[in-house]
Amino acid sequence: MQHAKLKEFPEGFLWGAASAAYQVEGAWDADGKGPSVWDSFCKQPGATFLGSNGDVAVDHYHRFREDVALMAEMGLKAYRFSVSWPRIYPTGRGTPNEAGLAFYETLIDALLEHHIAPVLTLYHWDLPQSLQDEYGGWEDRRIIADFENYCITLFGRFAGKVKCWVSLNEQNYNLTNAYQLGTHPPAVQNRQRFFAANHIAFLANAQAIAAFRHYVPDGLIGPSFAYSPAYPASCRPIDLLACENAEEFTNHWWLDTYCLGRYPQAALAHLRETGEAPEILPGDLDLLRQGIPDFIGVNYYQSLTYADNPPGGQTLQRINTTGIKGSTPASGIPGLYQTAPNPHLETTNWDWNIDPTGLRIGLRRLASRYGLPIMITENGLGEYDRLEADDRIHDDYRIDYLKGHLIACQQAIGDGVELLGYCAWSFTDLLSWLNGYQKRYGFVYIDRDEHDAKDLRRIRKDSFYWYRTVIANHGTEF
Ligand code: BGP
Repeated sequence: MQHAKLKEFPEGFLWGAASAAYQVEGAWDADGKGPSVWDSFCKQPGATFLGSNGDVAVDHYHRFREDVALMAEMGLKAYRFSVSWPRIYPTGRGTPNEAGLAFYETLIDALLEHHIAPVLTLYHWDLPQSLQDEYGGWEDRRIIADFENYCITLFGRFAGKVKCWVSLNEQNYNLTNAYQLGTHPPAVQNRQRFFAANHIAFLANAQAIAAFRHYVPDGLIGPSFAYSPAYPASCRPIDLLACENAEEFTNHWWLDTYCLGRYPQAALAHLRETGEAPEILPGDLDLLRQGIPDFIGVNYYQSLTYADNPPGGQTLQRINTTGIKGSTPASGIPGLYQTAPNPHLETTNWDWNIDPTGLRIGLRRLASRYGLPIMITENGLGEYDRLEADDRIHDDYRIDYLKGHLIACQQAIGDGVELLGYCAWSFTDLLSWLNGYQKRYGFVYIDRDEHDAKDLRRIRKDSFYWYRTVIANHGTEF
């Protein structure tokens, strides 16, 4: 579809940038905060890149005013951040920690003062360690009530100030790493436990959204989903079938459940055959239907290409955490699909495909299938950056990446997609969960590395100035 003229970005479009608590805040045990599963996991030898952790991160907890001032200078219209559950409830439930609530309230007020809309993520992976210890976190239905209670505390406190909320961030990516690959806490490799925990997370997500309707009736809420649209490696029917399998198991499994309140049929039938299907109790499907979101949050980094994978074939593999280009092996589920290289796409140093058209394709697929508005809750380029002697960072590769993806958004808007906003990942550089501080995403460089927190100085990259201009002209020029 060619558009003779691109449509303008809608009025009120949220030009934003994003972060997550564990990746920026630091202050891991300050002011009554309890430990999260990431505080513990990162301390285990070999768990993360060079043992990097978020103890200090980029010290946003103490420097948020400086960061918000930079956002205001940039003209940002929205800032997506997450609340750390153990900062609010140090042991997961009980009496809320007023110091934790006050921190977020001050941050939100500072944003509002600069007319930056807060986009609040309720959960970006930092589960209170106590709940993991007490009942196994997402593997026990008790988490549904505990998560709801935590969310209601935030709804009650911030309903008047925050309109836009994200429920669970990348349940798909986080739990796949946590229960299939063994690369996020609690580092399990068991598909049955994966599907069971994932089902409970769906119920918790739905319960939180059902409560939201009551506490924040004029707000908008949706999960953010790590979305990689699937392509077939060839037009061989078995590759197309593999691609359909991948769509079903890596995308529809989550999106159908969030947006339609039911699991996709072929995948569920397959898991019933293999004995891996989650236990669906009476009332579960009703609850899922009460949790239909207002919008779909899309975290888009790349498309993925799939080929046939016979029984006994390729199994899942850890993702590239080295930054050595070309070192990522194929990954798959025997009998269903395996990833294949896409010779038409460039890749990053971490072997992520660079594919703006994939974003347009994905947005169209979602809009047609679910009929919901969409917000890009993450999109960005993780790369090595070089701080020059004159304190400049010439990240033209990042500008190219973002430009391409914003044009794809505009094309998708022309295709009829209702797009609420675009939050680039990320505002400042931050801790990459498994890749330390060398894989940078920010508009603002942070002077630190894995070995040394240095002075944590904030330095504007070239992309900072570029995005400022894009926002100022409302995307009429890139
Ligand atoms: C998403 C997460 C973010 C962020 C981003 C980049 O999966 O929601 O928290 O980390 O990916 O990933 P990475 O840091 O692995 O490059």
